[in-house]
Amino acid sequence: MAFSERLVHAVAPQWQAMLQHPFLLQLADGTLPQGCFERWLRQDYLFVREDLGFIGCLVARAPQALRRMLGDFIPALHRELDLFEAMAQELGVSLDATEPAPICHAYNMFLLATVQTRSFAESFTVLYGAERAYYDSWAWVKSHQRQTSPYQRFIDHWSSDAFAAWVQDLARTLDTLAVRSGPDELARMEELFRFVVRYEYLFWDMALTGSEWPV
Ligand code: MP5
Repeated sequence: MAFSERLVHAVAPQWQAMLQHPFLLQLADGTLPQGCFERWLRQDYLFVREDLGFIGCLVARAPQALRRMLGDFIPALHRELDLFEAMAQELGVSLDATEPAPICHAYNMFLLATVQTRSFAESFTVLYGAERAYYDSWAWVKSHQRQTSPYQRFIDHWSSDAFAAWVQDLARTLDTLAVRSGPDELARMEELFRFVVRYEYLFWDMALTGSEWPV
């Protein structure tokens, strides 16, 4: 089995919990309260904005052969931010002056710390984890929804063939990197991948429950 698949199997309990999160169930069956979607929208907008810094650092550390692939992701993220802004305007949600929730802040800092202190292969594993988690989560919603959602553009975006192809590219590249990694580095990659899926779970949780800074 390819390393990129082995990772998903290694964290199967966490991966399943993420995919069965009530936020995704309610999004699919049309019962998600609008306020929860809006909270996710505001927080994920901040997440993607900060993610640009993570990708920028990853490009700087990348071998020459991977610079174009990773660099091309930056304009894609800008287009994603446009999508967030359009949806926010439609819903009458202000994206200004939003403070990151604890999980949003922690996840962004985890990404930045990883790319600054870990190997390129370990950092790339974290990118693959976050993208694969989003593809699997939104594709699950897409395949389980019974009617068109008011948030269809988001569901279609992250479950699209184009996004699937990007995640597959990441998986293939990770598999190549893993061939050159020793057992210790492979173990660290798995550990980071598990952190990613746990952060992803907590991000859905925050959107549903509104967990905030206690003080
Ligand atoms: C992604 C995201 C996907 N937007 N938000 C979280 C919490 N995890 C993963 O990343 P991208 O860069 O928006 O495709």
